[in-house]
Amino acid sequence: MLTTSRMPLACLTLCIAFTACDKPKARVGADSRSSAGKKTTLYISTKSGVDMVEIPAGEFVMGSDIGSDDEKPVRTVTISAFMIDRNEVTQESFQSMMGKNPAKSVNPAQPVERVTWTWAVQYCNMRSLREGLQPCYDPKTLLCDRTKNGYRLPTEAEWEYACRAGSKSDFAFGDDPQKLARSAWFKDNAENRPHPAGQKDANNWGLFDMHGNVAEWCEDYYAESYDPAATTDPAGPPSGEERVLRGGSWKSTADACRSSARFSQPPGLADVCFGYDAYGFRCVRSVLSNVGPKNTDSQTPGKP
Ligand SMILES: [Ca+2]
Repeated sequence: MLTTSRMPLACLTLCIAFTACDKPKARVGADSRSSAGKKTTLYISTKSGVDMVEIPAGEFVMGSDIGSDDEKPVRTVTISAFMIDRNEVTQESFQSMMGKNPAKSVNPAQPVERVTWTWAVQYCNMRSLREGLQPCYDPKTLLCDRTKNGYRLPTEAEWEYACRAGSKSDFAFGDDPQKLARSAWFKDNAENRPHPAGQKDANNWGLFDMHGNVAEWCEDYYAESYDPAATTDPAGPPSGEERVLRGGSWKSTADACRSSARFSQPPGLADVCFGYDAYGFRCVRSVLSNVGPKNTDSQTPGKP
């Protein structure tokens, strides 16, 4: 059991000041804890102070032939470029946007938990409004408009693409679950509680805690199979009873933390007894070419 917490990210930081005052500052960091050993990632610091990484467009193999039935059929999926939070949304950030902190394990640096899907998308809208961006979610129907330039939850496909970070293995670092403790807080090492975001190894695209810590709400309704499912920017079925959660949590076995492992819960009535205090989220933004100056920062070139 690994119980040693590591020090916060120690990275070479180079600040780049953009010429336009409404553009964000970006930090280029050499992340010594990346599973790639030495990895340079461009982090984009948003107006809200949340670091994001731009994920390049590309293709990946989604699902797993050796996983559960709902991880099949495996198929090649094409994803457009997007930006994603480096970390799970923290309690500090949630409190600042929503004026409340629903977490059971209170610590501003830890990911917010006991969050319903509905609260997560309301946070997305609030963060968009605070930054002068277009909210993606209709406030009444909560339908998501991905042509807006604001924040939203990742689609399940975007989440898995970002989690894999170019890998084809069970985990972003390989297939060996014995190595998971370097990258994740999960059942074997979490001591029955969540931990501050960003303490473990980042994946090859600079993202922390994609495996474990808190499971992360995705945009999609859950379906028991990927057949039939779109192969270009899939966004799940048009309706359903439950929303997808990904990545496993501090309560999960290693198997449930795999890149392709899936879970789901009703969006507003999470199961308090089973996993509610292990549900969190992170945000994404579409990288759009037709939305004008408000999206300028998302055009910042990234090299995840
Ligand atoms: Ca997570």
